[in-house]
Amino acid sequence: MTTNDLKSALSSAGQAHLWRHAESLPSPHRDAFVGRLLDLDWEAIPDLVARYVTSAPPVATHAGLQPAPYYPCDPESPQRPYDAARFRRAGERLLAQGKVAAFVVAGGQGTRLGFDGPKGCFAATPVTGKPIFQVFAEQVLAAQRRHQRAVPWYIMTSPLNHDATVSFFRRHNSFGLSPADVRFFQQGVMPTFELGTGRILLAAPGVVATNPDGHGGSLRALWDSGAVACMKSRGVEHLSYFQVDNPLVNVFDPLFIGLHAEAPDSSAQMSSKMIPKAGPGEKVGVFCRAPTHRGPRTVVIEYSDLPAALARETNPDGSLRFQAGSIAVHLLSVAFVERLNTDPAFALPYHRAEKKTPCIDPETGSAINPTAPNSVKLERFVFDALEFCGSSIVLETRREDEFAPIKNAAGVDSAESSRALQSARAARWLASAGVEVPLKDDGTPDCTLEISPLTAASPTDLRGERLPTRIERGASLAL
Ligand code: UD2
Repeated sequence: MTTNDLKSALSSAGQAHLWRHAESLPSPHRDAFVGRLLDLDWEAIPDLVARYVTSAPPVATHAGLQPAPYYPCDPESPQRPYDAARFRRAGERLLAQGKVAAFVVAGGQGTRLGFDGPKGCFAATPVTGKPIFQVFAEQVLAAQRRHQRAVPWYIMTSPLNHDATVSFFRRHNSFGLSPADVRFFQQGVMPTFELGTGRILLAAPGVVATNPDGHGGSLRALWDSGAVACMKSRGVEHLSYFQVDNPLVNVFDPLFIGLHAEAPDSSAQMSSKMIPKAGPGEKVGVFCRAPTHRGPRTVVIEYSDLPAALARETNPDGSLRFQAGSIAVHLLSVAFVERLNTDPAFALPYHRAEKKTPCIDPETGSAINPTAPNSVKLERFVFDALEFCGSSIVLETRREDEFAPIKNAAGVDSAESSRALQSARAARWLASAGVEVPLKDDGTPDCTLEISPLTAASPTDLRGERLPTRIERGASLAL
């Protein structure tokens, strides 16, 4: 597109203010700004604005929605018995062959936590205050030691936090990992639109306001960055996908990996973990079986999109009918990611969120600090790729073992609640290894405990460790 084409493209896309703004800039800044505008997809933007910004897409009716089937935690449950030992062995085999890599999405803005920096740098553990990234790094290191081979870890950042993330790893010597095994890449961004008008906002003179394009942008970024090519050259076949906010995530779970790869009803393309929801209002997406134009599919309906009446429906035993809450843990095959990027039929939908975005007035240049939402951000969600799988399995896991997210500054899903859950899990693991752990009346540990993934990735790893016979009330102990 030439500069002249750009002028008319902006005008017909309802974005003429950007051209006027360009003309008001001194020439070197103008050229740079015009260059950045030329990078935007002016064929797609008018349609996106019409579909998602100036009007909200119609609310889905969710007719015919059913709860998704899942493999229960207990393999002997009459609900769906399965040979857990066989699938665990299959998962161990794939891990030992170096076919599984770790993949964390860490490009989000983390605004709710109010922490000034990438969320992975946040001090998360209850005794030593290790940053979340270190907890994951220790899981990768433990897997390397266990399987006696390099295990790569892919980390998706965004332009908001890429440099800060990379320099954090550099300052900490990649937490003992070889830099060759830690690969960073950035996700894409979307322009941020003005609420109501759909005009693209300006963050500063000559700077378009943008936002990361959602964790669904990871699927494109894995491809565009060359990460998929890197995985193929290293023999990696599956990615263990997780979010940066959950220090209890079990990155290398042999049972989950084995079910994903070999369960008869799995296409081994994309699989998921779930926990029973704590209540109808818990802010997690729900796994459902939905009729789609590709046929019936396992999908995630985000909590904000699940009609309240459905969220409250119960089974005869009182449990929630739509209870399979997503903890945003998936396995993705590298072949599936490749197909999504090479098949023209692949396009994840966008989701709109109304947000407060500081910006400048494009005509006067004066700063605007909104007190109410003034913008629409468009994001893609990774779980929308489930619809593109032929079939997909869901494995139930125990909340108390694998889910302690840090999202909010206080209260539910905060650093404080996460540390308590981490300590409680360590207490259970130690008690199962025969250590006497003091408990309060409510059953929570009367001490603060932390177990490094390098010490134990599961309770069985504690066998053979030198452990205290008992822990004093009020003690703090890191193993
Ligand atoms: C997510 C899920 C929710 C549930 C919950 C479990 C969505 C929309 N909702 O809620 O259903 O599973 O997690 O904890 O996913 N991220 C990026 N780039 C982006 C945006 C986000 O890397 O552009 C990362 C972010 O760094 C974090 C993760 O994605 O690791 C989750 O993002 P979130 O905070 O937007 O999702 P949340 O907590 O609302």
